[in-house]
Amino acid sequence: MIALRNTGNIFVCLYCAWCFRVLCGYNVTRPEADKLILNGKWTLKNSNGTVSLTATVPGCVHSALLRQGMIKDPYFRFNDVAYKWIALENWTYTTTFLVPPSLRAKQEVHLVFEGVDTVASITVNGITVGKTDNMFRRYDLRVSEVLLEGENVLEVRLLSPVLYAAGRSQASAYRVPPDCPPEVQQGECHVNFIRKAQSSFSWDWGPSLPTLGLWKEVRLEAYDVLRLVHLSSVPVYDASLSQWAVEVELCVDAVEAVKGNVTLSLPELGTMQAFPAVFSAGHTKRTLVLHLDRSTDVKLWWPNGHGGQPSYLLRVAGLLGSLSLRADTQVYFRTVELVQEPITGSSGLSFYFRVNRKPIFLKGSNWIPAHALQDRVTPAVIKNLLQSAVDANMNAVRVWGGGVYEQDVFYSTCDELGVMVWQDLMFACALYPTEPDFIQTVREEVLQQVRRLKSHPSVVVWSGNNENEAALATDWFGIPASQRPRYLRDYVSLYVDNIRAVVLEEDRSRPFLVSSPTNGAESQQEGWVAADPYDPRYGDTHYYSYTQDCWDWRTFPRTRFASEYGFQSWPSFSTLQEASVAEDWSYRSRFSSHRQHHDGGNQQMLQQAALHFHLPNSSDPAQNYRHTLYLTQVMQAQCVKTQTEFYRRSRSEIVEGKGHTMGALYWQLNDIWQAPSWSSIEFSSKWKMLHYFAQGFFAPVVAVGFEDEGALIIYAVSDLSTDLLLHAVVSVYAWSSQDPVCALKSSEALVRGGSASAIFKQPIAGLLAGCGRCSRLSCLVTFQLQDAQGPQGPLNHLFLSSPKDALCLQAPNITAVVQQDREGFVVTLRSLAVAPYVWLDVGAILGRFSSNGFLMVTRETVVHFFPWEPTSAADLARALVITTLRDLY
Ligand code: BMA
Repeated sequence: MIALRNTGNIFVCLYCAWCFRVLCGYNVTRPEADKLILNGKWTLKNSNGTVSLTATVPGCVHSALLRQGMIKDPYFRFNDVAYKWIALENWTYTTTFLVPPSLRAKQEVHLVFEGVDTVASITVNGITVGKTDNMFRRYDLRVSEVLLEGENVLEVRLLSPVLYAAGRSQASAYRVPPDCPPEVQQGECHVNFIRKAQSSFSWDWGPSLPTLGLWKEVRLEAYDVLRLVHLSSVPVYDASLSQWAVEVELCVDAVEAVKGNVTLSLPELGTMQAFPAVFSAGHTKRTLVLHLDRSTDVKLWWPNGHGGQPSYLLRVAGLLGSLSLRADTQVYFRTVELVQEPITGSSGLSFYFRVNRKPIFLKGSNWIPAHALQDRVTPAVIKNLLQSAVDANMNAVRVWGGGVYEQDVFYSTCDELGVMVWQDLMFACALYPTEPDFIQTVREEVLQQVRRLKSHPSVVVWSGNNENEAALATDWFGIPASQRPRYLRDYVSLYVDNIRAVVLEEDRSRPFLVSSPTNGAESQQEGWVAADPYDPRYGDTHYYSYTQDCWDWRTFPRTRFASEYGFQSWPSFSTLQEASVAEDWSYRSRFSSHRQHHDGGNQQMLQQAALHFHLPNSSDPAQNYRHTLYLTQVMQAQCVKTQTEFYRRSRSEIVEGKGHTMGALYWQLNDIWQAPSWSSIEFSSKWKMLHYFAQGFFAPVVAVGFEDEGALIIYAVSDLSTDLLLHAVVSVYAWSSQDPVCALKSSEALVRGGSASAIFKQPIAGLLAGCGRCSRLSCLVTFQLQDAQGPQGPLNHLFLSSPKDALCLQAPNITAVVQQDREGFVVTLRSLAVAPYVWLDVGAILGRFSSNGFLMVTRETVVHFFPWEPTSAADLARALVITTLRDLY
């Protein structure tokens, strides 16, 4: 709650949605006269007036045209290309509004745009009051002099983002590459010249739909004495004193200098302190530090899997001149450090996060915009995706730098769920201009975003850009050697001299990295652009290889921190169906090529799959198509599992100078539309097989099995805080039988909390010979960790040969019975044979299974279905399609 009250009984309640609403969940009571929300129905016209319609604000031109029936769904089939004209036009939003005398009479009246997408000039009653050039900024324009009592006309003239970017690039004194995206993306050029979601001009997983619009709230704010523009609270811990303090920042606009006092209190912790406060005329920033007693028992915020996420009410109360001020916010206490220090046995530096002094392995994935039209990204969509991340045992997401700084609800949900956020700043895969106006708008953008987000405990690191250090270091854009110094200078100017400076000025409570991937401290040593930003001995890495065999863990770099890696797959049929028609439903259709924005992607998926699986060969084309979609998901799930397990088991060891891996964030969590991509969740929010696999490979305790020099090795990996006394139970199964051929038990080992170590090792030849009746082709192994209490962590397995070579893999003829129970639905499966990659699909019925894509070695298995919308056992039974690997050939 935030309110400024005139003690003379007239309410002059001020409102700052930007900083308060979501950060803190305040209740605001204020008379409407001082805040006039201008959202709602506006008129929208193209430049020559041939298209005219009603448009909803917040929103964008595409959404308005769609809502008025003037275009069809831009995601349907090839419509993204058909609607390219929209972003080549200039568009004007107009609204007429009445200003009551009480508001007009205020000393100061401001027109506030929470978000303008992107380049616009704004007039009130025909007088220009401001210009915008940055989608990520809030614009606050003084309109006191131009506002009329009664009717006013507000106009926002938006320029075509595509033409603007082209114009800026043309006007640039030198080339700032890349010029255009690869042809396969069917995108627009020069997106680096406009401060707008970089993926909006197309990406290798997304369409080109450069939006234009007023994508966030528009309102008038009026005041006589002062207004509070921003409030944030950042807890800091003084280790030398063992004492917490909360830094509370107030930004105030005052008409005249005003004096008073502000009291900060944490009622639940019995802490209160009063501060004299002076705000001079104009804009003032004040930081007040509330010190907690050393004896105060502060409950800490922890990442998911490491503890709870408690918060405390922080009350801000004050008397400023004749105004009383009150604001309530939530504070979460935690510390975060990024540790980069020498490691014994390695020539590099460590790279790991320590939260509340505890080293934490970051498990998660990368977040991209959840829709090309941002007004379609509802809180429900965001919450569902983040809950899905947590349900797959993730504790972190990286908000990738080619999208948007997410909505407040994204970060508050991460706070509540214990999801750590690696927050990129919005620059990706390009070099950027450094003209003064560009730098200026970026500085303001970064300042505003850091202020908005710094109260969130979930944000654990700021990171300047995505892959731009690597782009320079490994010369993605063919820059002539003679010109390299200029681009290096520009890089340092933008990310170090400006962005880093602004971030550090605003927030020193968490680490700042200039890029990802980066060598971190080593990159800094090398002048901010390392010779090899992918060096696994330093910082984080991104790693992709589609041609090498992903089942071979030796192909992966043993990195300190894997912030990107992944493989593509296709979404399921029900998701694609929303965007296609029957003639599109084949792997080689025009539609299938159109949706694939990564050069050679469709081919690569099949090639990778063919290394270990038979490709579908049904004579029924529809069946073949569905089976191919399924197989790409099998391939992706298996590849990312192998790679992630390699990273998790590498956390405690140094091998040839490499290792101590402390992060695995695969590329990518979610999708922007219905298309092939690296995501583990489809656009429809349905989990792909990979997401189900993530539940297992990100489990707090897990057995990781792999083969090295002919031996089966099993690691026990634990993210727990406590030690465990574990043994591994290893069972050998023949593909032809649901009864294990033999079972073994390792000796007991002490597995320390937060460690990975080998618990079982045996030559495979010996193991199989000892078992009898087994060869690599006819048998597979399953394994699980156990202690005196029983199983610890999920059952895992390793195939000893490619399934395409498996002997006696039989048709399992799985049957299912669906029943309702208190929590949802129960599906009882019966199988006649060992069945790999058992996949349950209920089409468009939204929800998730408790597990899916699993290896079924038992005759009976029970799986739960948790619906996200009303459904029935009969509907589920009708929709349920079960696929296993054996069905493909
Ligand atoms: C990385 C990302 C994205 C991209 C992904 C897959 O480079 O940063 O730019 O979508 O790989 O190619």
